[in-house]
Parts: sequence; structure tokens; C-alpha cells
Amino acid sequence: MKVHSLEKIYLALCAVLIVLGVIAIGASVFSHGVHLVGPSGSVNAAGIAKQAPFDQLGLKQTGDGQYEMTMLGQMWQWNPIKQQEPLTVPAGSTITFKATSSDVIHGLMVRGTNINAMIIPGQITELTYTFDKPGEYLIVCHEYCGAFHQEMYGKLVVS
Ligand SMILES: [Cu+2]
Repeated sequence: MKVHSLEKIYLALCAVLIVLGVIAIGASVFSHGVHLVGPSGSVNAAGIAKQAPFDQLGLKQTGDGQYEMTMLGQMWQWNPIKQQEPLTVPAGSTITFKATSSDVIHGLMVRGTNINAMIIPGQITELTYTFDKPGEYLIVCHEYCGAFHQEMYGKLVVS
């Protein structure tokens, strides 16, 4: 089979672009600190509200510029975000999110950050992020969880 010289050039360019694309994705993953989130514990799906740390939901300060946000995904709310709004922390604060679900799989995402994980019933998911930029951060569920999935959102204010 004879391959035209222009086709050879085209194939070589495609190969170079594929290699550059893979390198760009790899560099982006390392530079943004992308990593898989593993479970950091488990809770019995029955009676979550009586088990630590989910017996005390909400944002609490644990040190100088250190916060812990314990939250429970339930159809169709992030408990207790709506009850505690506006959640406010000063710029430069580090928040460790500890989340689980009491019913179905939810997805925790904080827009503008790398907080993005599935929230699985009975599994504790822990994510930490330092909020250096002031602004409003939308906290959403990004895993379709039923009829009012779009209502699972809240706001974090970094001032
Ligand atoms: Cu949802």
C-alpha cells in the first residue's frame, strides 16, 4: 500500500498532537493537585445523626484559620447549609469538608475549587481546601439524585 507523502505528514502531525495532548493533561493534573478522593472512614447508614462527626453538623472553627464543615447529603439538601447560611469565613481559611449521605449517592462540588467528590451512603469523604480568594462560592450537588436535585445548593462567603 502506498501512502501519499502529505498523508504521512498529516499522520505525523496527529501523532505529535496526541503526545502533546497527553503531556498537557498530565502536567495539568500535577500542577492542579488533582487526586482521587478515598474514603476516610465509614458510618452506619442507619442513625447517622447519632454518630460522630455527624452528630454535630455545620461549620466550626478548629484552630487559627482552620475550619471543619461537617455535612450530610439528604434528598434534597446539604444539611445544614441552608439552615446556617450565610456560611462565612475570612480569606486564607482552610476548610476540611467531611461529608456523607443518608440516602443515595450525591456529589459535592464547590465551584471555583478542586472540591469535587461523590458522596456515598455510609462512607465518609474528606476534602480540604484553602480559600485564598474572597468571594462567593457555590456549593452544589453534581450527582443527579432525584426530582429536586437542583435544590441541593448552598453558598459559602469568603470575606
Ligand atoms: Cu443531587
